[in-house]
This record gives sequence, structure tokens and C-alpha cells, in this order.
Amino acid sequence: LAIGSVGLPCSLASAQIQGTIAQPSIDRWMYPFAGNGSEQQAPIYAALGVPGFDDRDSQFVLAFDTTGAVPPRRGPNAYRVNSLTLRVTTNNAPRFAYDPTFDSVFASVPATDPQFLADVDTGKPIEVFAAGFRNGLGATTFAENSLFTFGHPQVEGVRSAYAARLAPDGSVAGDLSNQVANKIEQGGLGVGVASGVTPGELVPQGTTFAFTIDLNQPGAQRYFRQGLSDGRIFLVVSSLHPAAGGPGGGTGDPQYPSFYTKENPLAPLADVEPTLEFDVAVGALIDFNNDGVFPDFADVVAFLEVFAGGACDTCSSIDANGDGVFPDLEDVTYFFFVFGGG
Ligand SMILES: [Ca+2]
Ligand SMILES: [Ca+2]
Ligand SMILES: [Ca+2]
Ligand SMILES: [Ca+2]
Repeated sequence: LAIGSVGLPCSLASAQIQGTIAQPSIDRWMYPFAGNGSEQQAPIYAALGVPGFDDRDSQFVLAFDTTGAVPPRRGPNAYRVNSLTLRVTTNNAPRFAYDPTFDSVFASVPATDPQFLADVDTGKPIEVFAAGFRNGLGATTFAENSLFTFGHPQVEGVRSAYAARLAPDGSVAGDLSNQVANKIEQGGLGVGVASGVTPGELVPQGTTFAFTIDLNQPGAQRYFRQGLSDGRIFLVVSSLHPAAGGPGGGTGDPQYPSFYTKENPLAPLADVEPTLEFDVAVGALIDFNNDGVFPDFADVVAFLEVFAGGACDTCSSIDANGDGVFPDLEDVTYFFFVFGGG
């Protein structure tokens, strides 16, 4: 990882940390007939109205390891996300039109559907979503080569990782892979914007799309705080470009985007790997109740209450030493050691 960060290096003090994670730890072409995550490109496309295929048939799942830049395992309340920007770069020849704004899901239902709405602008946006998981996997266990599913992959709603809708508490509220069939009007957490391309024009090869995450969407702030505590931030890039001409869909020229992965030999040379730019704040370890006041005896009281099994909606993880073991007397010892100036 190449990480540039400013702020205090000591993980025990509060800190503002900015930087860019120059390469994902996972970039996975999430498609029923894709391989093990080592592909050199990740195309994204939809299969609308095709039984056995999710609407969002081919998705691009990304994870960025933040542990080298931001101390993990502090519990979501210890973090604040000020900004996040994902960047991915197209590797395919110009073949899809640039649309930098959200489209209604009803622009993608069949034109014969009474709820059909004509698309107001040429092309379809590329969007970024939170990630949801199934098949016993989660944000801390999904691997780049995890199986697409167990059993036959040509079934709807079985993929191990998917573009997700968030609940206000940051948990996953549902799978958006079939949001056209289910008529769920829900945009992503951000839409890809490219500089130097005019809306409606075909997107040139090597165009970088920047996705500024909308942290004001319900659940978004909490979702990414949990990601920082987990030490990995998951994102899913997806669009509803038709699969015509692509694997598993129809004839004609492909009209969907495709992106460089970190495995592409050109990616590091041409600086076109997926990247994540971040600006986050981490509270001080001894500011256990995360009210910005420390050292403060109220933090000691809160720590001991939580250690004894009490609830606290604002507190950090009781795993003070971050070793994954809790409740543990060593965490009490460690907390008091730091509280005492150690
Ligand atoms: Ca990969
Ligand atoms: Ca459009
Ligand atoms: Ca405090
Ligand atoms: Ca511990």
C-alpha cells in the first residue's frame, strides 16, 4: 500500500487522517461465470428480464484495507468519516455513453410496463453501493476468491456479495441485484463522474470515474465507520447497461463499461488501479464515550459500565487493546495504563 497521511501517528491520540489507498485488497468481477478474482478486467452489465440471472448480473466488488492508515477495532463510534472517493478507470474502447446523473429505476423496466418512464438523458449512470453478503460470508471473511455461490450459479439472488441497500443503522437492508424486477427506486451512494467527457458522448478508454460517497444517505456514515473498525471498506460498482454482446446476453456490440483490476499488468504502470481517497477522524482511545472530552473520569465510569455488560450508544469497543479478545481483564489494564499517561 502506498498511503500518504497527515495527522498524529500515534493511534492513542485523536487524529485526522487523510490519504489515498493506492490499490484494493480485493477487486472481484462478481459474475456467475467469472473466475477466482484474478481477472485483468471487470465488466459490469445487467440482464433485465432474463430468468436465472440477477438484473445486476455483473458487478464489481472492491475492498480497501484501511488498517495501514487508520487504527482498526475501535468500534464504529470511535470514527467519523469526512469524505470518501472511489476511483476506477475504464479499460474498454469507447462503447457506452456517459451519464453522470442518477436514472429512475422505471427507465429500466420494459417499455410495455405501465410504470415505464422514458430516460431523460442519454446513457446509464455507473453507481457505487454498499456491499451485502450471504452464504455465511461477511465483510470480515469475504475473500477475493470466495465462491460466487454454493450450488448452481445460474440462479437469482444467490451471489455471495452484492450491491446492497442500507438500513438507517448502517446494516444491510436488502439486495439491490434485482431492483428493476422488484421496482425498488433506490440510487447508489454515489454516481461516477468523469472529467473531460461530455454527457451523452461515448466514454474513451482510460477514463477515470470518481465516485464521491454521499455520507448523508441513511446508514452510510455508520456503514463506513463499521468498515474502518473492521479494517476494510467494501464498495460495489454496478450499472444497468444491457449485457447485449457480452457473456450470456444476445448479439450486437457490447455497450457496457469495463474497468482495470489490480491484476491487469497495465494497472500499476498506467496508474489506473482502483483507489480510495479518504478523510477520517479517529477519537482518542481514552475518550471512551467519544464526546471529545478527555482525559475525563466519565470515560472511566463508562468503560467500567460497559465492561460489566452495560449498554452505551456512543462508546468505543470494549476491546481496548484491539486484539480481538473481549471482555478481557487485559483491556481494563490497558485502558487504565493509557488513561494514566502510558
Ligand atoms: Ca482481482
Ligand atoms: Ca440516463
Ligand atoms: Ca470523553
Ligand atoms: Ca482485548
